[in-house]
Amino acid sequence: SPRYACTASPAPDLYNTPKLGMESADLIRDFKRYYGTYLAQDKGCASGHYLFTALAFTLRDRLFNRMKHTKHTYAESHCKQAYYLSMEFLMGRAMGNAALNLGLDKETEKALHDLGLNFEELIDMEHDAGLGNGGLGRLAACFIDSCATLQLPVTGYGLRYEYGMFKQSIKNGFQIEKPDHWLRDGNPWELERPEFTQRVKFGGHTEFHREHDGEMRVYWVDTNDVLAVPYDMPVPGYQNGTVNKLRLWKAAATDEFNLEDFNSGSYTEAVAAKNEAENISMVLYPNDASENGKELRLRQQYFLASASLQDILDYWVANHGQNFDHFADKNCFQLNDTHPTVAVAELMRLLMDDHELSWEQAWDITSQTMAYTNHTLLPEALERWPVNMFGRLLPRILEIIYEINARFLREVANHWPGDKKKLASLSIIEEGPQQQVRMAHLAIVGSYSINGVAALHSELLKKGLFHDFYQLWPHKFNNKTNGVTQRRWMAWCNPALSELVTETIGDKWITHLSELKKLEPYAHDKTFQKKWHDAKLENKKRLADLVKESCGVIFDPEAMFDIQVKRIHEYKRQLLNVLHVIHLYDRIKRGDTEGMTPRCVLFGGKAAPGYVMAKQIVKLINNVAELVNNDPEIGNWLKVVFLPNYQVSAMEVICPAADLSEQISTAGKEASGTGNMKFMMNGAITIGTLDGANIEIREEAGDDNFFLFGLTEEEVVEARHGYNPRFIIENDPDLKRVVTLLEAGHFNQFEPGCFDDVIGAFTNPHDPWMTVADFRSYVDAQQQAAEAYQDKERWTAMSIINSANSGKFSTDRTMEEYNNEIWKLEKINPSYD
Ligand code: B1H
Repeated sequence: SPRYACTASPAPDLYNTPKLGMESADLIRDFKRYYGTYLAQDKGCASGHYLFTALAFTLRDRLFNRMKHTKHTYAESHCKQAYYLSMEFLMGRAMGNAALNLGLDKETEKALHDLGLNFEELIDMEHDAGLGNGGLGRLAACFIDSCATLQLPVTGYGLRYEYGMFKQSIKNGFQIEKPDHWLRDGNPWELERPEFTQRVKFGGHTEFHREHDGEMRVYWVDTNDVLAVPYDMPVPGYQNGTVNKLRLWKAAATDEFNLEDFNSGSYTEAVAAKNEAENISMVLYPNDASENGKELRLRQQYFLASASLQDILDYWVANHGQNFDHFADKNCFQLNDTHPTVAVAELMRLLMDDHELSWEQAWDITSQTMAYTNHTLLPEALERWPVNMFGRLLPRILEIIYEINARFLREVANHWPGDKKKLASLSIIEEGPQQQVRMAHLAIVGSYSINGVAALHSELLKKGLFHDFYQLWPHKFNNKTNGVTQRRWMAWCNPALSELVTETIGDKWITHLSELKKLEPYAHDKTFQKKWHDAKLENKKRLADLVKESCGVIFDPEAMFDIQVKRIHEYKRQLLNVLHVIHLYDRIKRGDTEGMTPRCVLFGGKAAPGYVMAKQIVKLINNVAELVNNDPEIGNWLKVVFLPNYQVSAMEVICPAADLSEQISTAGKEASGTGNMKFMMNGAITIGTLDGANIEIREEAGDDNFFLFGLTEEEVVEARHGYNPRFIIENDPDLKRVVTLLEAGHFNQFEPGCFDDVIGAFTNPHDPWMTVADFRSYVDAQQQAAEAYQDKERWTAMSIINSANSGKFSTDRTMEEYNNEIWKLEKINPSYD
């Protein structure tokens, strides 16, 4: 593997210490010790892998020391703590972020430089920790970054998947998935903590026994247990001494063999059963915003919930014995969507069966500590588990859910006497040919707070999906608009712009993003505009290099960079973007280039492996790109690429280079979006619908600095009835030509029929995404954007104004709101005196 190959020979001089400042000298001393002694490298040659690892260990020492200190400060202050339970933490790379947050980025770069090494090359050695699908997983990563920076005592709990999000390559235009064995070369950032191993039960049955004291006790027996081994990753705050913890569980088999198998001579079968246990944390399910329904997924969910809650209860008991009187004052759990929601029933079980609390005591604690965040309204993403499967896998948990439901339905009956329909629609158990457990209902009933992730989304939850629950408990519902961390998404990934911003308004924006507002007075300042434009150009060159390397297509940095990167999903309407690209192609071919701006259109994103339509959309983008890029008549007017394997580290190159940010979902479907915020922060201008957080982005940037198009959520609902895409196509000559090209097989001349399903989808009167309905206003908005781009000064001013008004979209703000309104934690400064 090139990773281990000699890349520098003779090796850089690691044996002489250059003259440097204190901090750098320490870094070099540690780096050399790890490299030469711990990793036993000699001077013959140097491989990137060992250099990377030595540097990671050097930084890691500093992180773990602060992490220990932070933990002790929390323990000594007896503060309330919050736990973020999530099936996904899309962390990406850790090295650059660690150096930045430790305040060692400049020192590290200099120290390495003096050793003849290049920091950026080492950074590029790191595999992304792709333990998430998209927005929901990346949000979790941004949240814990902000909590550490705000010095909030928050711990993340998740799974240590052996295989993260698959690696995507493109072959003949089709998406190919390859396993992502991100741990193959070791993970220097994690620390295994076998002493905190937990046991998680599956299967078996329950038995009820009356004890001597007359109390009934429940035993969950004959179970197949799986061990949960924790691995801790440091989560550093920004130059503040705080390092919080992300604890990820790995599944391991117990050493107990099934004695029957063992004695009947099936030794190998008994050992092979280990596999089943260890499979639990083997792979991330790659479905974004659509449910899986697989038994292994439910196992994963319970494994996370049970191991994490046992860990937290152990910590409580170590400090308070079996007295849970103040547990709810000192702990709370934020559920990242319904994925970890089985935690509601699991906490009940642990408190009653293991810690001998009564139902009432256990329920008071559970319902005062659980808080639920909803991330989607799409019906296909709402988790339901067949009661049969649930009962087989988690019999005790199902019993508890039935009891929670029985008590809840009594409350419903009191509120709406005689209303059978309400009982059926609110019940945690859905009736039908196959009974189902509705996880969202369990989450709502068990939580004291329920939030959506952008203003519109939270309103729609109250108005639609959870309307009846809102009638019952209006006080539980609230909004928490998403954000992103500006440390990674600006300070780290956009050094050119960051330096300009800091030399202009100081560096407070790194922890107080609203400071960016101070840039607004410079929006029309010629000198500042020039510097801003130069920074953008530098970033565009960097992206152009990446595009050339991975797609072999030349992007002209002067052209408009028009970018849509996100998971491939019909509701996100990559198709609408392709239709516009085909429209531009058609215009150029007809010689109608008046008022046109040269554009480089970039798509990126993964399709769930089982999502056939999404994969066909990938194929369509690639076929269109192929034709456009190789047509000499098109020349520099238009370039189109599908950048393979979009991931966190790719976005770090992409978002600083974007001019136009495509946020074009059907109104009412994208809960929030967070890519939209990364683009805005880095000075891209949004072309978007009134959906999710786009609405708030437009409010902050101002109507003049946003290209709005499309139906509103209410208009979408209205236009559904009598929607006739064929009629719209017939009456729009531009769209008509686009559809004719597609139907004639212009983009699939050697693959007849290849796009029939795609064409069928958007021309269907039942198309839920209403792509055709928004075509005309989208094309018009695109034309406005193209014209605005030709006025360099105007565009640069718009760019500055967008960035200057992005302060709201920091997760620092989001976390302050969660804390002030849901968690109510005290900030703790781990002082080092
Ligand atoms: C979001 C998901 C999601 N919403 C199921 N729902 C999954 C659902 O593996 N699964 O089963 C995985 C992910 N992801 C996204 O959350 C929304 O679509 C975005 O609009 C939002 O910005 C993001 C963060 O709130």
